[in-house]
Formats: sequence, C-alpha cells, structure tokens
Amino acid sequence: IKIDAIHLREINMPLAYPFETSFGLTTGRRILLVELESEGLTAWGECVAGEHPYFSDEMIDTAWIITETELAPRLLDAEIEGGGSCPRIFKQVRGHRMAKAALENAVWDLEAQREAVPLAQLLGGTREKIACGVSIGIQPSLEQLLDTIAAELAAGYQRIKLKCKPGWDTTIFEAVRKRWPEILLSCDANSAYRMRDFDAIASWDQFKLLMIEQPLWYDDFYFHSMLQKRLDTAICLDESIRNRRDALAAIEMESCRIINIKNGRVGGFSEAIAVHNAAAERGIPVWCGGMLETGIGRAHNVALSSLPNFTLPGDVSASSRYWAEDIIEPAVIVSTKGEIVVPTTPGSGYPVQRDRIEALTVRRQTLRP
Ligand code: OSB
Ligand code: MG
Repeated sequence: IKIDAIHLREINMPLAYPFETSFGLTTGRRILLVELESEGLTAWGECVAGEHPYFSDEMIDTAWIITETELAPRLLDAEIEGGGSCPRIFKQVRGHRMAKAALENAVWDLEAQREAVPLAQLLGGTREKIACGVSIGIQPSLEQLLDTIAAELAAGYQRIKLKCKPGWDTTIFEAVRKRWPEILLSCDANSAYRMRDFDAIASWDQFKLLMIEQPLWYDDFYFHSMLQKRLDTAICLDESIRNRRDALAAIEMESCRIINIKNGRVGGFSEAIAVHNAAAERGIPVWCGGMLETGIGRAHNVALSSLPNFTLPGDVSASSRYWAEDIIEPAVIVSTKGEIVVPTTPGSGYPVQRDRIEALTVRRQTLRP
C-alpha cells in the first residue's frame, strides 16, 4: 500500500453534555484526526488523547508533534501490507500509543476499503450486533444522577457505569441500588482510591456491582491484586493495561477479573486484538471502553466490539449522547434493546462528513513522501 499524503487536523467540538470524572471536567473536545490519501482512497483515524495529560501521559499536543515528527514520516516511508504492519513501522518510538493508534486504525480502515470488506470482518469480528452500556459522569446532585440513569435505562442501555470518587461513591451506590435492585451496575474510579480506602471498597460488595474499574493507581498491578483478594466484586483494569504483556501480568497476578480494551490506550487495533485474544484464552471477559470519541473513533469501536470475547456491554453508545451533530452520517444509533448493529458495508460503514469537519477545523498540516 502506498500512502500519498497524511493530513493532520485539529477539530474543536463542544460536548452536548459536560463529562466529569475523578480526574477532571470536560466540556468540549480538542481532537486530532488523521486522514490518509492512498491511490484514490481516503481513510480516517481519530486520536483519543485528551486535552490534558490527566487520563494518561498523552495529550493532543504531544500526539500531534509525535505524529508529525516521527510516526507520519515512518508511515510514508514504509512497506505497508495493511494495518497489521504498523506496530513494526512504529516500533522504534516508545510509548505514544494513542498517537500510533490514530494512524494504525486509519491504515486498517484503508485496508478494509481496498479489500471491500467491512472493517469488523477484517479485524476478526463475528457479532452482528454489539451490547451497549453508558458511562455516567459525576453529577451536580444525586437527584440529577437518578434522573440521568432513568433516562438511559428508558433508552434501552444494558449497563450503567457510574463515575465515582471519594465522597461520590457509597451513598450514591446505595441510592441507585435501592431504586434499581437488578440492573447491571458498575463503577469507574479512574485511580481515585488508595490503600486507606480498602475497607470502604470492600463494603461495596453489598451493592453487587458487575465490576469496579481502575480503583487504584493508573500504572499499578500489585496493589490491585491485593485489593482483588479482599473483594467478591470483580476488578476491571482500564488505565493499567497498555499492551498484551500487561494483560498477561494482570491476569497472572489476579489484579483483575475483567479487562476494558480501548484501542487508543493499547496503541491500535493490532494490540487491541492481541489483548482480546490473550484474555479470551484465559477466560477473562473484555468490553470496549470509550474516550468521548467522535463518529470516526466510535465507528472503530463498534468494529472492535464485534470480536467474540467482547461479552460484556461496552461504553460504546449513541453519537447523540456526546454531540449535537456528529461528523459521520448516519450517526451511531442504539436500538431500544441497547444494541448497535455492526455495519456490513465495506470499510467502517459510517461515511465521514468532510464539510462538517472542515467547519470544525482549527489547525491542519499535510505530510507527503
Ligand atoms: O475511564 O473509561 C474511562 C472518558 C474519558 C476518559 C476515560 C474514560 C471515559 C469514560 C467515558 O468513561 C466513556 C465514553 O462514554 O466514551
Ligand atoms: Mg475507565
């Protein structure tokens, strides 16, 4: 495959609803998009790095400079057979996985178009529909949280995940469980807790949570394994899992019983598939995480979620939960059963709206061989 040009651009998009986690509040996104031009075809990738290095050590500006100075030149210079070639091409660059994933996923998208197969099929997907949950941010009040949950359940979502932190945890879980004793309910702390909180976290077993996501440090395995020994509830790791080896270490140490896969966090579809397969072989269920993506990243998450070991509802939800108007058309929609139908047309199946992207662009750059 020959790449004729790589276009980088930053788009700015206000979120339809502000999103608060234990690490901060997001009201709008600054997003790096990459566009590949290749022999008459166009393919897109979205970098999920945030506006600040608060979720991980990457942010949009580091991703931009690494893409511009290191990754794009390597890709323009390389022998590319498909998306699977990218880990080799980017190997010399350490870290910067979200930057790598944006380019790698665009190459997979391109490969799917060239082969005229659905991206999901190219990745090894087997599901016709994927199960959807929602991640609900920290709210101004318990009342607003309960109203939001009621609306998401009415819309059909199959699992409710509550963002939590010290002070926004036990009492809200209690209130939610009192009103909805049976729903699939989980929480995500984004590393907000420490060892002094182990007793409090152990007390959450009474709420029968499906999982507790990333309660401790973002780079930890050992203390999560200590905590997991004290819990009936499964721990799910998100931030800690950077690659297949991390997944193996976490499973071996029993740091978690469930893994969240985000293709940006692990460096692209190749490594996401490797994590998926390693977990599947060891009986560890996975689900697809989200990073407040536009339709480009969201379409890629839909395709990834179609792999067989994505057995739990993911954080891949409708475009309308994030954007007044998405940059793909049609937007990602979720049925009243809480499912997204995996597209069966070639490529990602969600056509990109170039005019809309142009209007949102605040910065751009083109690289050629
Ligand atoms: O930890 O899963 C997370 C959003 C931004 C950064 C980290 C996370 C999240 C979410 C939202 O939980 C998932 C989504 O709805 O896209
Ligand atoms: Mg998470």
